[in-house]
Order: sequence, then C-alpha cells, then structure tokens
Amino acid sequence: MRIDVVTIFPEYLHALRLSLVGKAVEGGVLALGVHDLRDWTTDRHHTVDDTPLGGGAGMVMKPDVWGRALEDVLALGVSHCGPEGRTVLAIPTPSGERLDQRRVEDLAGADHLVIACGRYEGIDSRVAEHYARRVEVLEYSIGDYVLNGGEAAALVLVEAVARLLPGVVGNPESLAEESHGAAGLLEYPVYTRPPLWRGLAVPDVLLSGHHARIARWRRDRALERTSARRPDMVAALTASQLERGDREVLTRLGWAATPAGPRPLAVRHATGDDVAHLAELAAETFPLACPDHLPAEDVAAFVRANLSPARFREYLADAGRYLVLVAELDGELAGYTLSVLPRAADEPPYAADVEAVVTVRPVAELSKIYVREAVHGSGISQALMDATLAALAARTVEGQPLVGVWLGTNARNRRAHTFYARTGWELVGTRHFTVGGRVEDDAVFLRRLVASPS
Ligand code: 6GU
Repeated sequence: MRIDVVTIFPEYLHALRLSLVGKAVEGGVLALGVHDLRDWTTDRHHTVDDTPLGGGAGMVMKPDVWGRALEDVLALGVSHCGPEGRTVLAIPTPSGERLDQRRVEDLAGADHLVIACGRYEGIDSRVAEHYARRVEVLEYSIGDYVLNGGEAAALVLVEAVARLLPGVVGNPESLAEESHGAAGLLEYPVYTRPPLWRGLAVPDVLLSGHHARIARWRRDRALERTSARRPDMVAALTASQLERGDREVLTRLGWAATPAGPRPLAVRHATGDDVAHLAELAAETFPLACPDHLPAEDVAAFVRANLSPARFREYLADAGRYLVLVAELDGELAGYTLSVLPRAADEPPYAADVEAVVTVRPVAELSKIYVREAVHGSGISQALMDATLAALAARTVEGQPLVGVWLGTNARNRRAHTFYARTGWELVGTRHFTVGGRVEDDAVFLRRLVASPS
C-alpha cells in the first residue's frame, strides 16, 4: 500500500516515522510520502488560501493549488501500484462521515490512499467534487469536536490503517479480540503484575487458571462496559453475536436478548395509563399457559372476569392488596406480574388446598407472570421475577416483612416448571384451579423472601 499526505505542516507528520507505522515503512509493507502543499503554489507568498465567497469568517483553501498538488500525488500512486489500483482520496473534516473500524478495514484494502489536510475553514468544495469523478473520495471526521486542521486526523487514519496491513501488528490475535472488532463489544479490562497495587487487587478469577471462567468473566465485563459506555453498540448487536450466558448479564444491565438482538428493558410499577395495554397483553398471554384441552370459551371467560381493563383498574387502585409490575421493551409492554398481598400478617392463602401446603406467614401470591410469546427466552421473565421478588421483599404487612411468595401453575406447563425450578422455587404441593367451568390441577411452588434493608 502507498499513502501520501499533503499538508502545509509536513513536520506534523514526522511522528509517523516512529513505532509500528515507522516499522511498516522500513519493512516495505507501506510506502509513505508526506508533501508540502506550498510546493504547488506559484506566487511569491506561497498563498494557499483566500476569503470565502459569500462572506463569513476565516479563509478557504484554494482549489487551483490543491488541483496541481493532487495531479502530481495521484500520479505517484499510478507509478507505484499501476493504473488499475484502488485509489482513495481521504479529506479530514469535522463535517465528514464519522470514521470507524469498519471504514478503516475497508481503507486498508486500498492500493493508494491520499490524505488531503485542510486548514482554516477547509478546502474549496469543488476539489472533492472534481476528484470524486476520478477516484473514491472520503470526507471523514474522527469525532464530534473541532480541530484546527486535518493533520492530527491524518495521523489517526494512517495509524489505524497501517496496523491492519499484513505483518505490521506482531500478534494477529490482538486484532481479533480488540474493541470495535467483530464481537461488537468494547474490550474487557486488562491487568498485569503485581497482583496487588496500591490496595487494588487483580480479580481472583484471572489468577485462577480456569480458562472457561476467565473467558466468561471477561465477556461479562465487556458487556457491562459496553452497556455503560456505548449502549448504541449493545443495541446494534445481533442475536448471532450473543453467546450462551450473555442473556443473564444483559438482563441485569437492563437489556432483553430478543431474537432481533438486545433491546432496552425496563421493569416498573404499572400505572393507570397502562390499563388498556395491560388488559390486551393479559388477554394475549393468558391462553399461552393453558393446556390445549381447555375450551377457548372457558379461557375467554376467565380473561373477562379477571384480566379486563376494569379489573386491572381495581388492582391498581388497591395497592395494599395488589402489586402490578410491567416489563417495557423498547417502550412497549412485553410482560407483567400480578401479585396478591395478604391484608393481615396471618392471612392464609385463599384456597384450602394451598393453605395445606403453604404454611409460612405473612405470605403473598404471585398470581400472574406473563411475557409476550414473540419475546419468550429473552430474559424478560427473569427480570420481571427479580423485580417482583425485590418489591415484595421490601413490603411489610402489619409491620412484618413478607416471608414467602407462593404460586400455582398448571401441572402440564413444563416450560413454567423448568423456569421456577431453575430460579429458586420449591415445588411444595398441588391444588385445584378453576378456569371457566373446568377444574385444573396446578403445581404449587413456594419461594422464601429475604427481607431487604429499607
Ligand atoms: Cl477530520 N478535521 C478537523 N479539522 N477537525 C476534526 C476532524 C477532522 N474530526 C473531528 N474534528
């Protein structure tokens, strides 16, 4: 590859003689030319700029000087790479397209890269327009701030491109794992000896020699960092970039791992504004947990009686009795929980068959936990469950903290059983549950609560 930089401050680019870029030049992987724009001026004062037409502050670089310079410099590429090579004219400017690793990788595939550094208010726009007819032109910016000229941005581009050329970076694995690589995540934090420095210890896992655990730890830290610093990058991940075990961390960080990739997830208390959507969601999700043999009319009757907008309004109006939490995915309701609290500390579960197997007091019931089917498996039920248990653990009845929560789930709902068993619920017995006119067998699960300090 050949790179030519044209600037009025060639000394600025002396830094390129150092380090990896310097080695790439010495090693012959990269041919680098730095040129003084004033060599192409024709007047005694070596004038490169003029006042802006139409008025305004500052000065604009003259197209004629740039035209002569670029003719000569583009010809250097033809001599170096032949007439068929790919040539890119890169113009640093704060009004350019934001440079990213994807673009850098693309530019590393060019044969001849010419970087035209503007100063003052920039280069007469016709220069870019004219050369776009002959070569690829890229006006790029290195970030949302303003520099006095393009030289620093040229250094940035040369270094970013040069390290991708074959043989420049000693260990190609460093390229595979870094931030802005294929993983789509920022890199995890790194440490070296000593293991204790100024009271700060290197995380134990890194000294454990457990490769799988280290990999998981690094992945978790990368997800955390990216979520905190670059939520846009998390939102841009695809489902195929997610690994086993990512879902749990993402849920904790406020993301659902949907089939379309991570989406922002918030769990909050329902309000009156949610009533219509809640009833819709409940009508959509309740039938999912019913066994196939249940007549649709019975299911519909249950939804009308218990999950109508009017019923949800009642639940929300009686906050001492009911707790309703909703999961909002990308601003839309994707799931909810409905819990029933006892009014008195010694109030037993309402049904005798439950009372027989759930003996802790005060005890609440997790009556509903439902998630829209299209986003099952995204970690939303986990987030709802965590938030519901935390909210219940913070509640007291007659001055006593809630000791447990019970729930009943249809004995045939394997999906639910697996979920509860995996999330710390204990199967304590069975009960009968009436949906419409039918009596169904339910499994009863119990979870003890650890009161949260509040
Ligand atoms: Cl590429 N040039 C200048 N002058 N300012 C910038 C920039 C480039 N990128 C961000 N700010």
